[in-house]
Amino acid sequence: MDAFVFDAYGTLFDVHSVVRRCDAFWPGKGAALSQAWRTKQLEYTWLRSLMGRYVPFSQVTREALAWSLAFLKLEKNEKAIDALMQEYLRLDTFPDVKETLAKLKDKRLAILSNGSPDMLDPVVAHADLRLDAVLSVDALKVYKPAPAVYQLAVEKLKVADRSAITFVSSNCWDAIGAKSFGFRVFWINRAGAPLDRLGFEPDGVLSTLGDLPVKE
Ligand code: LAC
Repeated sequence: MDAFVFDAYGTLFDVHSVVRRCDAFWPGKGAALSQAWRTKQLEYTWLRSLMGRYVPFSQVTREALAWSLAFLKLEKNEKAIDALMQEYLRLDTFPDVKETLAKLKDKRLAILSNGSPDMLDPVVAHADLRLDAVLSVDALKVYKPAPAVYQLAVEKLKVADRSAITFVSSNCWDAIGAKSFGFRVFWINRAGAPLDRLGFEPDGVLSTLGDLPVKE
């Protein structure tokens, strides 16, 4: 049976739901901190993959937060860092997630994420999402968009070939990485961002998960 495979952070879970908590620790700085944190978190995944120096996403995320505090000249406070790392285990799901997964109930549904199991398992449980598989790059020790990561989904979901997977991500670079690998891909472009110029285009660009085609 065909499968729908979702990216986690930014696609199902709103990483910027940490803004409230950031603001509580550093008033007025929540949005800037959350933005710097997410940007640096992604950069570290790409850099560590190129360096051949994988560490789990939980460590990448903590180190990206420490960098972002230094960048914004905010006091480094271990208690606040611990509290914000806890926030990642209960991120908000986007409002269109539950309904979309319910509409796709006849398909096999999975997550394929950079998240390490110590982060993914709690956030999936907290959101009470019913999925057939939660796949982490941690099994391979390299981050997206390495082709080996998308191949992991083909193997774990035991589909006939890569074209049997529809991949859904709101991260444009991830959508393009998946398209380059050979999946059918939808980019959820909630923010109306321009397409990254990386030589491939997704099969569809949607403004919400609710627009995913379900009857195919
Ligand atoms: C993930 C990152 C890319 O969930 O958001 O894999």
